[in-house]
Amino acid sequence: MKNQKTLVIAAVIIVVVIALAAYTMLQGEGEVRVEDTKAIYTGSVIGVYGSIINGTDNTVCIESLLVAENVGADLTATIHKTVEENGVVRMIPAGPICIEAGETFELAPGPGNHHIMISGDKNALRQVVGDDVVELVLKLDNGSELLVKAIVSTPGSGS
Ligand SMILES: [Cu+2]
Repeated sequence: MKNQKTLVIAAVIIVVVIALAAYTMLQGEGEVRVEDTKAIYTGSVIGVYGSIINGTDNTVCIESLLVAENVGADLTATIHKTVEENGVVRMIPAGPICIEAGETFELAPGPGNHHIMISGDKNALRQVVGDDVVELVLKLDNGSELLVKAIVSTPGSGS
């Protein structure tokens, strides 16, 4: 019995040491993170904004975007650019977004800026809005995945 207990303790120590080593290695390499996120529900789509910070030593590109929540229907997340032509503001599909080492890419409203737009089934969108938080997974070309959370507000609702 005593031997078994010793084995269990040894196994736990090994797991902790490996986890710490992996954590330290990941920290040392730097990472891509997203800060100051916000999402705005217009009634038909959700726009997602924030700062994507590339803390790694390499250029990273966003390969694909997924809505991480299970809302029973497919929602599409795409990168848009807001442009103004002859006084008319509209959005065009853009991307992929690539960010150089150490640089920050701003997702912001207004002409000249990019944002992430979530569209699709209206009921599924309403479900996301009802949760107050939208969750996205950004797949990067360095093989890592980034979970992005943004609190959803609805203009005119006072929230
Ligand atoms: Cu858009």
